[in-house]
Amino acid sequence: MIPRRYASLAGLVAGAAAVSAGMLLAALGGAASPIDSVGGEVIDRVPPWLKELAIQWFGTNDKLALQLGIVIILAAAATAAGLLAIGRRRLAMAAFAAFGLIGAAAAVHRPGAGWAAALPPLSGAALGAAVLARLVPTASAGPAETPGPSRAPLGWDRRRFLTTGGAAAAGAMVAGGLARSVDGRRVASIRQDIPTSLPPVTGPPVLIPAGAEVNPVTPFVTPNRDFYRIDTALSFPRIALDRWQVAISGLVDRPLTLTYDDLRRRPQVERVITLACVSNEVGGRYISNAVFQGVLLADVLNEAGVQAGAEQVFSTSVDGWTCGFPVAAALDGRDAMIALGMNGEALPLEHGFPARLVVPGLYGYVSATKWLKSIELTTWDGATGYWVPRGWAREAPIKTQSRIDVPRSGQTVAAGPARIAGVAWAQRRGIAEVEVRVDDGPWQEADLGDDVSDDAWRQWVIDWEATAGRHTIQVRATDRTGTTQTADRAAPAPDGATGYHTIEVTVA
Ligand SMILES: Nc1nc2c(c(=O)[nH]1)N[C@H]1C(S)=C(S)[C@@H](COP(=O)(O)O)O[C@H]1N2
Ligand SMILES: [Mo]
Repeated sequence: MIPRRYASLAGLVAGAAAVSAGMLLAALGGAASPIDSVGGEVIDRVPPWLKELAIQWFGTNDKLALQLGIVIILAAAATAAGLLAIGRRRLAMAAFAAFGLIGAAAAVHRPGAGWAAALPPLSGAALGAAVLARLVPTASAGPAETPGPSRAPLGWDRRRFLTTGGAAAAGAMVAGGLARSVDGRRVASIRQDIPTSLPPVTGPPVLIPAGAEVNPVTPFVTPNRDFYRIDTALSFPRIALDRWQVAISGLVDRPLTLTYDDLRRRPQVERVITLACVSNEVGGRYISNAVFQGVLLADVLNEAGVQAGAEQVFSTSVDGWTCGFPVAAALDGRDAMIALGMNGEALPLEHGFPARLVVPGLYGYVSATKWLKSIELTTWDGATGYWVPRGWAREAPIKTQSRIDVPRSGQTVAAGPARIAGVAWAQRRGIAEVEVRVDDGPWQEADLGDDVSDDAWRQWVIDWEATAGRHTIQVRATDRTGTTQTADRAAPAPDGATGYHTIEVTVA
């Protein structure tokens, strides 16, 4: 009989063979890897509190944590199947079949996938089961009844196990590596289609005065590589630029489709817009500011002719993510756009190449569709955005907020003259005033950086004579409607966190 530790190793090797074969077949067929399909289904189904917890624990590494979690579960299950294979072989095979079916169901259910998507996980599972069957012989197999000269346990040949198992493990590694490189080449070829320049801007270019940046640690314009990234995509969507287009349909008089070239040929505007995630905690980093270039959404919608009954601009991404915002937000004169560029470059793949929506004043989850595929004019009852049934508000204008960047909470500051600095934002309304309070002192007005746009954040700074001891520092902003942000603490769900950003520092 095979020793238990070898049986569990056999399970692990068989599991690795199953997963890597599934990955390779999927990659060759241009489909998402089975792990990402299952991960995608998990993301779509986790209860909101668990998603919040994952973001709190892992931040923007939450996806890596999910992929690792799936691999750990699979490894544990495969090890258990290896042990089961000793006495309860059918059960072990059934375990492989079950995981194959889970993978197949997930793959078929992914947006845009067909029945063929079931093949890679099912074939992988079948291969894994076959490997396990070979590595763990049935109790009656082999010379079990005739004791031989070998010191190997009866019915089991250690040398044969090591050669077969080693070959299977090596095969799994090669297949896994190949799968990764095939998918890497897929992504590289999308990136190769990203143009190196943008069409010239038709209107006035954005000029950012040096005086906009008074915060020593936060650039006024966030470089693309530092721009926060939030999405549900475990791998980049399959963009084929030559076939890619945006369809504008629904309650319009003249439905349109626009190719990438069509969009680049239309009049281009450039605007500074601060994008914020509704999941941003008070004081959090899920907010960034960029110069976006693109086509005004209102121009496109007016060409299509929005009908009177339309209430919602509902958009869908290439990877099947959706969101919707009021028609008014596209047509009330704000600079909602189909963006093609960001900070002078074509949109990076991470931020939605070939095109995305950017709507000033609305949280990203209701407005900022990346990898845009279609825009449908509909009613509120006609369609529901991805996050709405998951406990987030249907409409979500960005709340007036402010953040302290210097000093950092918990930092030790030298006694004497110091500076406190940060950012404040109230997209669509603009920032009128920022005040800072140390301990129980009076609220003091901070100096504001130059005003660039109501739709962008504003930097602020204030001098502080730091005295020895521990201090609490708070900030609050007032927007141009005269409303001061509320002190009431609220969690991000359902429509954005509130409360004053409060930090503690030690002055020595
Ligand atoms: N296709 C797609 N677009 C998406 C999302 C997504 O999950 N998928 N997330 C939205 C959310 S919640 C936010 S906050 C913004 C973030 O945009 P960024 O990653 O470019 O900062 O994108 C929005 N657009
Ligand atoms: Mo978000």
